[in-house]
Order: sequence, then structure tokens, then C-alpha cells
Amino acid sequence: MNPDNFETIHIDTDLLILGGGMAACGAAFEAAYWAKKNNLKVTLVDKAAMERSGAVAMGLSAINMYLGLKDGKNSVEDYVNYVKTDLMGIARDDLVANIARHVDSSVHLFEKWGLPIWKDDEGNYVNEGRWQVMIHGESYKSIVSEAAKNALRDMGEKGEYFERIFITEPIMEGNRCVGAAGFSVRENKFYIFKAKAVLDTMGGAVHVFRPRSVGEGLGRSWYPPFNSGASAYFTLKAGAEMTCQEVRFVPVRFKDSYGPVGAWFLLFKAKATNAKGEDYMVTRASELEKWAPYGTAKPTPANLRNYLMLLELEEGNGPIYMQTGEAIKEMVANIPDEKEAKRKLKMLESEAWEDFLDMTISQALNWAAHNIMPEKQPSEISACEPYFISSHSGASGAWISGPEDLAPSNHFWGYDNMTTIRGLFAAGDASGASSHKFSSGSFTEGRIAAKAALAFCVDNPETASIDEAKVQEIKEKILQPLATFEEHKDYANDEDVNPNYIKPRMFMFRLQKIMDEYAGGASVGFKTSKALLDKGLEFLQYMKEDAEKLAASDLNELMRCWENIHRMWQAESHLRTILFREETRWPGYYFRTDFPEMKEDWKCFANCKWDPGTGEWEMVRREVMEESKK
Ligand code: SFD
Ligand code: AMP
Repeated sequence: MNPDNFETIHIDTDLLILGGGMAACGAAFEAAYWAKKNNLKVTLVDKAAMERSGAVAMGLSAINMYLGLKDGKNSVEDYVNYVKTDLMGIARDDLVANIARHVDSSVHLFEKWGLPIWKDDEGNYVNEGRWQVMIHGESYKSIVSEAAKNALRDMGEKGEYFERIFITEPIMEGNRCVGAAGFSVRENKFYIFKAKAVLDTMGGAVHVFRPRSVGEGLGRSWYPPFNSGASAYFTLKAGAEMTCQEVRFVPVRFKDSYGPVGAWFLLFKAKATNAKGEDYMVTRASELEKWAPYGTAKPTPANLRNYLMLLELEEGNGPIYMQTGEAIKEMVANIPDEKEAKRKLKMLESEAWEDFLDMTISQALNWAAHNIMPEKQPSEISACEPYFISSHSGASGAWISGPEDLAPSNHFWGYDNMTTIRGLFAAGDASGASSHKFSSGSFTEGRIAAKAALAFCVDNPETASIDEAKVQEIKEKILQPLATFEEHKDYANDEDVNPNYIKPRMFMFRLQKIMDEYAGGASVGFKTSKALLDKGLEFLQYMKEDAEKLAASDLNELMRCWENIHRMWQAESHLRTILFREETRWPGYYFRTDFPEMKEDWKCFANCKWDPGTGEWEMVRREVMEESKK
């Protein structure tokens, strides 16, 4: 494929939304309203088709963030406390509160657009846990993306969305982000998007670490294989400050098919046990005291729930089981009427299957394939490999401005959700330190960020001029893997093995091996140390040199090349931040064997920044504020 045959397409807009997931859909929906008022243009670009792109592609069985503020059961402060405790004391109150006070209205919109939310006999939402509501959510993403697309369509020429365009690089003018570059994954087209404000919502990252499923199972992971670190790469390359890059997420899931556990723990009140049937949350409760005050709080933070399970495995007490059968039996045990008990049992069985069919069909297939009847037998659960997803129980992302009325003065610099780079905003998995926003909170944060980004466009109406030489330079760099392949492909008789280049698949395996073995992946029980991290960093530098030799035979491989470069940057910022934080604060996510305890003087954010001018990394501590302004 000849890179010279690529047409260059220029798109000029006011607000550029990168990504088409939950945060992007929220952004498009909100932007349409504010842009119309100010006669501004909004453009959205997704690497995939919005109807099924991002983490919600397969559907979901619950909305995990709903406060029910109108019923007075919960308050915004309750939610902030919950999130901060779950993250072992490290969270931005202002950001969490900003999402929490608006999230309910987003959920009501989803319902209005046709998302079926479970209701009880009185017509109230059925809660899974305190903050989660159950949905029939197989088509969740289709419903939400349709609303976002409609909002853009309603804007006429002032609203547009592009699908199957892979964004690779930020375009900068000094300390201001003025656009993005990318390419079509279907046609020989290279794109330059020029904008007054850019909103990064390209999700988190998977396959940075070696997955548990390899070979024939490669691509099977909890997090969707198509989110590959573009968000973090984009903000890092722009020179933005990042936060919590060490706070990866290791979910516990049904083993090998990654079915969700939340409904089992919270709705069905199931217990997880070791092979001897012991409930390790009870037998190992004393371990939690070491991690007080978070370890002794309720609910136990997600990483500590993992940690107790990992201790069982270290002692050889696996497999670990979700006791599904016992849970279902207990739920019908107190129903005296036999017919009613049978009816309830049938209902519970179908709810259990739907939990998987709504969002992780492969888990239902796994049950069917292994003759597992959840009402009779337990199922194995296991800790996955690490992922980067700040909207769930991880926290890695850009360091952003909070809202003026809630943020302490050093957490506010003009516009909600603006990164430390002018004109560059972030939301969803792209913004850090505001965990537990999930699908509904990410959509809501997209709305908040888009409104602020449009205010920025109004206040900063000047447009950038990107000169043709710069465009050409970016284009050549992005298409280089095609040129490298063309130049050397005939050297060897196997396209994939060639001393002059490396294919993205091999590159990814190499990255995953480094991260798994040196940065505390699943195969080493999530343990690492300075000695290992230093070695890992050394290997990563060699990888960075070799990234210049990535080769692509077609557009799909070109995308794979860039996905892996994005992952490599996510990896480096992660590794550097784990190294910087000399304590263990999230055992169960990772464990520093050389600093095995949590330390009071590390109760702070560990932030990092890459300087585009010098190529140097800078690590800084930022204070955790205990109260948001009211
Ligand atoms: O419970 C580029 N999440 C759940 N949230 C819930 O509310 N309920 C659940 O039941 C949830 N479950 C769950 C969840 C996540 C995952 C992975 C699983 C299960 C298996 C969390 C939410 O899904 C999550 O919080 C939001 O989706 C986050 O929103 P956002 O917008 O930050 O990310 P996205 O939706 O994944 O979208 C990313 C978009 O970026 C695009 N993209 N576009 C252009 N160029 C590039 N280079 C790009 N790279 C990526 C993507 O195509 C996508 O459009 S439970 O089991 O945990
Ligand atoms: P999951 O299916 O694990 O993603 O969980 C869905 C929701 O339930 C998230 O909000 C989790 O934080 C929460 N959750 C899952 N398991 C537990 C548990 N054992 N205790 C408390 N909350 C949980």
C-alpha cells in the first residue's frame, strides 16, 4: 500500500469531540444545545461505528451510578465518601461531586430514549446495590448513540460525525491544542481536524499487560480490545499533566469469560469462597485492619476484596468460587408457599442468565458449554489482568480543572474539565481522579465538559493556522509504517518476520511481556519493585526506539501500529508513576514488595507530565483536598 496515494482532508470546526463512546455521546447531546445558541459547529470522530463502539458495545446489565437524589435516600457527599474510600483516600471531591449532582438527569434521559430500566411493583427502579440500578441493557449503546447522532443531525451543517477514523496525534499551537490528526481505517484518506476546542473521550486501555487468555483466546479480555490508550497518548503528547497513572483496575470476574460479578454480590447476595468453602472476606477480615481506615470501611474497597482473594491463591487455596447455587437457594428459603418459591426460583435463574446475556454473552456460552446450572453449581471467579479505566474502579487520566463552585482554588483554572493545556478537555476514561462514574457518569461528564469547551470557544474565537509543511510532516509520520513495509517487504519470504521491521502484533506481545513480568502483571501475582521497574523502563526505552520500525501492510495494520504506540505511552506513564509512589496503597491492584505498606506521607496524587519540548518526564505530588467547597 503506497502512502503517497493518500488524500488529505481538512475539516474545520469549533468543538472537536474525539471518540464516540458514553462520554462522547453525552458531549454531543449537550454540545448541540449550547452550540446552537452560539452558532458554533460540533464535530465528533470515532474510530469505530458509534452504535456499538467502546466499552458499552455489547450492552450492560446495570447502570452503576445513580444517586436517586429526588428520593432523598442518598446525598452527593455520600457518593464522594464512597468513591474516596474505595480509592484508598485518593480522589478529587470536586470532580466526583460535579458528576454526582447531575448524573440522575442523564439516567432519566436514557429511560426517555427507550432504555428499559427494571421496575418493582410500585414502579420504582430496582437497585442492584446502593448506587446501581438494573437495566435490560443489551441495546444500551445503540439507544444512547442514536440520541447523540440525532442531536448532531438536528444541527444541520453545524453538526457532523465521522466514523471509522482513527485519531492518532494532537495538533498544537504553543500551549494550545488546536486539533487532531487521524486516518480512515477503510479508505486511503488522511484527516486534519482543526478546532477551537478539543474534547478527548477515547476511552481507556487494554492489552498493555499480557492477558490471561492468549493464543486461541487472544482478544478475550474484560475490557474491550478496541480501546487502546488513545486518550492517555493524546493528552500526554499534548504535554498535559496526568494523574493517578499508577491506579490501574484489576476486576474480579467469572473466570475466562469475564462475566460481571456485581449482580451476584449485590443483588443475589452471593458469597465468594476458596475451594474449601471458606468465605475469605470473613476468615481474613483481620488483614483489612492493616489498611484502615479504608480497609475497615464498608463496602470494602474493590482492590482489598481482590487482595484477600489473591492471598488465598498464594496459599494454594484455589479455585475461588462464586457460590451461585447457595445464594439462589437462600433467596427462596423463606418463601413458605411452594408454588411461589418455584416461581421466584425460575425468575432468579432467568435474571442470572440475563445478567450475562445483556453484556457478556460469552459467559452465558461458557455456562452452557460446561453444563453449569448456576442454581446448582458454583462458578470459578478470578482476578483479570490490569486495565486502565478511570471511569470504573481505576483512576488514571488527565488532571483537569474542577467546577468553580466546588473546586479548591488550585483545582480550578477557568473551565470545567479543561486539562493543563489550553483548549484541550477530557472526560470519561480520559480524565483522572474521579472514579466510579461508569456509563452514566461518563455520559454526564461528557455533557459537563462539552458545555465548558463551548464556553471556551466563545471566549477564544481566534482560529489557528496549521501550515502545509506541518501537515505534511504529521502525515508522513503517521503513514510511515506503510512506507516501511513497502520498502522492505520483499527481503524475506514471510511478511511477518523481517529484520528490517516489526509488525504490530509482535510489538504488542513484547510490550505485554515487559509489563507483565516487570510492572506487576497477573503472572507475577501483581507484584513489583524498584529493581523490576527500573529494568522494565530500560526495556521500554528500547521499544520506543524500535517503534520507529513498525510496519503495516494495510490500513488495519496501520491502526494496530498506532494502537500499540498509544499503549506503549500508557505503559511508560504507568511504570514511571508506580516507581514514583514509594508505598503500597492499592494491594490487589499492585503490590510494591520493596515498600509493602501504605504511608501517610503518600496520601497525595502522583502526577506526571511529558514535556514535548525536551522529551523529559516530570513527576510531581499534588495534595489531596479533604473537603470540596460547598
Ligand atoms: O458493571 C477512538 N462499565 C459499566 N458501567 C455501568 O454503568 N454499568 C455496568 O454494568 C458496567 N460494566 C462494565 C463497564 C465497562 C466494561 C469494559 C465492562 C463492563 C466489560 C463502565 C462503562 O462502560 C464506562 O464507564 C464507559 O463506557 C466509559 O465511557 P468513555 O466514553 O470514557 O469510554 P467508551 O464508552 O469506552 O468510549 C471510547 C470511545 O473512544 C473511541 N476510540 N476514537 C477515535 N480514535 C481513536 N484512536 C480511538 N480509540 C478509542 C471508541 O471507539 C469509543 O467510541 S460492569 O461489569 O463493570
Ligand atoms: P462489577 O460487576 O464488579 O463491575 O460491579 C458492579 C458494581 O457493583 C460496581 O459499582 C462495583 O463497585 C460494585 N460491587 C461489585 N462487587 C461488590 C462487592 N462485593 N461489594 C460492594 N460493591 C461491589
